[in-house]
Amino acid sequence: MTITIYQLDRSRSERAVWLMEELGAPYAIEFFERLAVTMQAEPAYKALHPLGSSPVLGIDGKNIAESGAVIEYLATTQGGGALALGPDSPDYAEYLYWFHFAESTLMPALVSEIMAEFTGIEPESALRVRSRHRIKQLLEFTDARLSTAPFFAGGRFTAADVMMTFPFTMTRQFVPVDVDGHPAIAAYVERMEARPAYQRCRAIVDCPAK
Ligand SMILES: N[C@@H](CCC(=O)N[C@@H](CS)C(=O)NCC(=O)O)C(=O)O
Repeated sequence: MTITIYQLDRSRSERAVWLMEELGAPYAIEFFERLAVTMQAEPAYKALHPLGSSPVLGIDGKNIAESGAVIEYLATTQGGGALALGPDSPDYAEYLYWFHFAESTLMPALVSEIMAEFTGIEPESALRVRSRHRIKQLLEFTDARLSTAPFFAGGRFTAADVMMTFPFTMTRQFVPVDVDGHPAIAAYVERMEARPAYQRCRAIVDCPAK
């Protein structure tokens, strides 16, 4: 099976790189830029999938998109499934919950703030005040989870951590995310960033030899 990660600069596709580095599984990678000002993906990236957003994963020449699908696909088919939990695990429900919370609840809340900022909506508009209140609630909830377990699924690192770290790392470049005001999240992000595979991922995606 040939896996190709189509890596859009500063985007969710870096999760796929990190996961494959954690698994030590082989993959090819191609790099793409964002356009200046709009930050949209360059046209060559848009051509990879009808929706044109990152991530896009090539599987033997067939492309799939959507972070959850991409990461679940890789977690279950690569590296012997070492970072995926199944129904036989006592942590399965927590694994599923946090795996999906990342893109179904947390990222949409953060992205709505990013979009409001980019489109010039007043910071004190009712929409943005409400949005910041929602983000605060989500961060407190996440911090509480990380106060009870070292990883999102429980006692060990899983693909749920790959899903959940991105909102606290890359997203911070676009919108203030109050990581420091949430000590359990701050300590967790530090632990994730210290992982050798995460650092290899950063070296690959931040300084690509294009
Ligand atoms: N829920 C989707 C969101 C995809 C998404 O919005 N990706 C952003 C990058 S992180 C993107 O491609 N932006 C550039 C563009 O749309 O041109 C997923 O997780 O795959």
